[in-house]
Amino acid sequence: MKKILNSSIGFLIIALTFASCNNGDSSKSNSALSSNAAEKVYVAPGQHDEFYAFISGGFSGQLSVYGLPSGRLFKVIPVFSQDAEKAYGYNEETSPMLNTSHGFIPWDDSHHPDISQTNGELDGRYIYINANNTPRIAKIDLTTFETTEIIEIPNSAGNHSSSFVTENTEYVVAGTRFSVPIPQKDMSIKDYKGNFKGALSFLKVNPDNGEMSIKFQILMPGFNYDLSHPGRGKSHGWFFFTTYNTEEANSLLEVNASQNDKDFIAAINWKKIEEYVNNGGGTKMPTNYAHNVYSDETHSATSTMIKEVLTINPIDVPGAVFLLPTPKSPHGCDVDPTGEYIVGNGKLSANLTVHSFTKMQDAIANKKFDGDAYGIPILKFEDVLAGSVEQPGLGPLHTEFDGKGNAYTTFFISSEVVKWKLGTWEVIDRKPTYYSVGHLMIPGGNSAKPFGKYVVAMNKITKDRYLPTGPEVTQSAQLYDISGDKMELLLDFPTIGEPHYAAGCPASLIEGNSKKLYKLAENKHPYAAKSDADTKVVRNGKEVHIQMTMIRSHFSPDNIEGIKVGDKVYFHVTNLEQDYDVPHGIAMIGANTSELLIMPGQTETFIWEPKQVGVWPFYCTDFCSALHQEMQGYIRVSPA
Ligand code: CUK
Ligand code: CUA
Repeated sequence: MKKILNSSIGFLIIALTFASCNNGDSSKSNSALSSNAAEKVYVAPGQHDEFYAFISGGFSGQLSVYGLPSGRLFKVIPVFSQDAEKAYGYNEETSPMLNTSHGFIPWDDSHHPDISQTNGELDGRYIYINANNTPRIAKIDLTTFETTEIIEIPNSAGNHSSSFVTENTEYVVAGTRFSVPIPQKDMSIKDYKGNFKGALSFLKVNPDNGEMSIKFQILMPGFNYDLSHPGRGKSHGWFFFTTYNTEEANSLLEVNASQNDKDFIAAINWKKIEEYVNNGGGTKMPTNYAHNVYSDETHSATSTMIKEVLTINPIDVPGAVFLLPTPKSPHGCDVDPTGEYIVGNGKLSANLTVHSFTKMQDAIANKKFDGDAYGIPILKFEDVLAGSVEQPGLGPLHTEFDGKGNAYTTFFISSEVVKWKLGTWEVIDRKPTYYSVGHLMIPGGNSAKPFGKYVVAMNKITKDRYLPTGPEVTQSAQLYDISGDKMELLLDFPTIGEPHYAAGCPASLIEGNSKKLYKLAENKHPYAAKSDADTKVVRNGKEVHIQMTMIRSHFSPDNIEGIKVGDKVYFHVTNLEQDYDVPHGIAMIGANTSELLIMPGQTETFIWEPKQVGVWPFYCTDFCSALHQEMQGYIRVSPA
């Protein structure tokens, strides 16, 4: 029998078509623009921006660093994808960072950066960010702006409801998107329902160095888990996850997956589960995942395979997991700065549902349940509802907060940001985005202390907003001033890859701690040459190790003989400089890796396998002094 499209999906499709007809109408684009917008985003030459914005790169796999309000790009931090510019994932030192149980995976899809917190406030120490495709979480050290750890998440698939931190960075949380057989096995896809499970992983953070280790994984029913946010303040100790496809359909053609009038927000009392685990609870499951750690001391990464993970069956911990009915495929799951309100952004819903943490606790205390799903109690919608924002827009995705009692929600289909009031649920203002906004970010907007001066909207489509660049045009961000009652559009700026979430913070939190230099004396790289006297060429069978130095403006040694076709030549190159901002590069003709870009005090390694006899030049790739073009050398390659 033919299934009938349910009405809200029909509405959605019509609305989508309608929205895309409107896209490209630039005549209305200036209506939102503030009259003194230029003044408000102008950061004079030589002046610094007020905020850092760390914008995820989506399918670029990286994380970009921008200044606000200028929208200037400062750096692309390589995280999950190789980066030829910095040799990340090419040189011997950083390649182990991209090791996984599936082997070396030099690409991913990065979505949600989150800055570490202390007492619910941003502390500016680390950023955690997820890779969706081959489930991983990375840590970026905000003193060096480098990726210093990547941990793979076993039993996860899609790793999308990640990587958000609890109020004291006790945990980084990584939730699966897809449910899968756990452990993986060969089985009929049609037997999904009741057999697949969704792993929600809690990664304990070492407070001294920010390092992660998987403490436990909760094996939840076979829903899709979309996004998550921690409780804070009164709800500290809880974590909230949106779900969709609670029908457990194995094919998500719309008609299958959106039959249920409501999906759930899963509320998890992680403190309770932590206690259970600390008392010996849980089941150890054999598995295989990589934990890669980069050390500043040796300037290199090591990859370790871990063979076991602790799994939790939620029904073994009574009182720890509950389901809050939430209309129509909620996407974002956002908790306000006080920890009282949990906003479920139902993509196909005509309104925005806000749950109350206080009401949820009352309902739990009074055991007012409305059945269960696989033994997990379902609360009654009316019992947990704080209120709803009516007719706010079409296709709500994500919400952030300004710390002044207001919330800002993005609407993908109607392409706008809507400001509304917590508690009264009234819409205060709305401004169009160009076009089809996904996430938005207020610096600190998902913490207990937002800095509610700007909101950045990250858009999926730009169409005519920029000069055309062939079939692919840039994605972009838009900056709005939210210091007054009404939002004011100030600026468009292009982004690297597809921005999903972003994290922002006042520059003052980070800039004073930004490292200027690696001390040469502290370099513990096994092949470091700390002066010209340490340089050497050592042959070991067909392997040749060259320990080389670089300083303005020469390499030492710069003439190398005795290399043969078929050798495997390791260049270990140390930058002897001890001044801020003087990297050198090195590139070798025909090298199958990339150049190296070496910071003062560091050593890096690449491999060259010469295939032809001759005398081959190498040179410095980074313009370092007036004699940069003199920074060169030769290698003589003789027959095997
Ligand atoms: S998702 Cu991209 S717009 Cu990955 Cu947070 Cu909602
Ligand atoms: Cu060193 Cu150019």
